[in-house]
Amino acid sequence: MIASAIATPKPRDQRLAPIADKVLSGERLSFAEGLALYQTTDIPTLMRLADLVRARQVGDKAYFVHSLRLSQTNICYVGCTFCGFARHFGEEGVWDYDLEDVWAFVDRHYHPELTEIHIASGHHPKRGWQYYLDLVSGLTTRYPGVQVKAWTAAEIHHFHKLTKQSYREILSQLKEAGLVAMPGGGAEIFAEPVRRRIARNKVTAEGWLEIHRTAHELGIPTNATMLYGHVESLEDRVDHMLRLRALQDDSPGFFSFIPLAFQPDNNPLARELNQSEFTTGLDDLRNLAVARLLLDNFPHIKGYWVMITPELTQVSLSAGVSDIDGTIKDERIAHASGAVTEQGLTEGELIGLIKDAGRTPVKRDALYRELKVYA
Ligand code: V47
Repeated sequence: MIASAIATPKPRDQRLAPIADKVLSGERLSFAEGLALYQTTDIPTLMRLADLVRARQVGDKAYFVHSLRLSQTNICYVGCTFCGFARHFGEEGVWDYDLEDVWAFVDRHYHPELTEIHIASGHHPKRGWQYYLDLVSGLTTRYPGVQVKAWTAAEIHHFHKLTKQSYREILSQLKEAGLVAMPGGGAEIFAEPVRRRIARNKVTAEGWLEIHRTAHELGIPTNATMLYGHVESLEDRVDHMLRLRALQDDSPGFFSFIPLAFQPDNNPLARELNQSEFTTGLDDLRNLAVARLLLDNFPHIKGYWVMITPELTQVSLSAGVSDIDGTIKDERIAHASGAVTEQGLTEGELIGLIKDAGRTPVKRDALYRELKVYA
């Protein structure tokens, strides 16, 4: 009682008082409560509540991974309007790695501490299925100790169309080849009118969720993202999170939720909206804090420093965030749309950022196993 009285923030926004009570007693929040959290201007209370839940779940630990981002091609014919990364054959700025190019790329960036290779690329219309299997098995055998986290549900859907095999067959073969986890991209916004407007040719919301359900059933853990800061409403954001929460209840397997702040450069959506401004710092923090409170069954909320800057990521460690992704080294998707951050950070920078925030850095692997605690 005393502990909870000390811990209880006195909300300036009275609408938050019953929500704070529910959070403190560990009760699940509703759609309307999620919306109220988005609408409040009482940011200190929102952050404090998210921070309490974060502390309850992970204590003082904040996680990062020594990772490499591999984008083996930017050829993509899906035509998402928010994307500045995709190119067609013959366009300026195209790249398309054969397997030998991939090995050369990884050799160039290899470090003995490297733990995770996260593959993020496009829907290539010509590459055959065997290429992807060889890519995963080649990375796994050439770099022992390195885990491959690859392809978003959007690409799994592309492989399904390419091979006419079921999601289960595709994922089983990738697992057999060495895949250990899947990233959370391609989720964008599930609400149909917005999805139709920004990602018309991509996997549907139902398809995205089914692929992640299947991965979880096969023992492949995954992440989930949400692209915000464009034409979606606050209701769409809450709806998105609640669909993820329901899937995690039904078929657990999500490690982490990552809100992706819209990067407004070199893409048709930014031009259509006449938008050149990045999301505001408060909106970025709000998404992370609301996610921590609504997604009560997700172990981690990730602050993605590439899109919200390392500085704000550090602040987000007090707004519900327990994971700050990793070293990355060669991020290309956000940077193609104007990200102003570095393409990678060093381990030392990530550790310093966490320590300065008063948290204990923990180096993890792709499965969130703890490799080193920097107490
Ligand atoms: O699927 C594309 C998004 C995703 C833009 O699982 C954009 O650990 C903002 O999935 N503005 C790729 N976002 C990145 C991704 C990811 C990132 C970090 C961690 C994890 C993880 C996954 O980036 C795409 C798309 O949803 N995206 N263009 C843009 N202009």
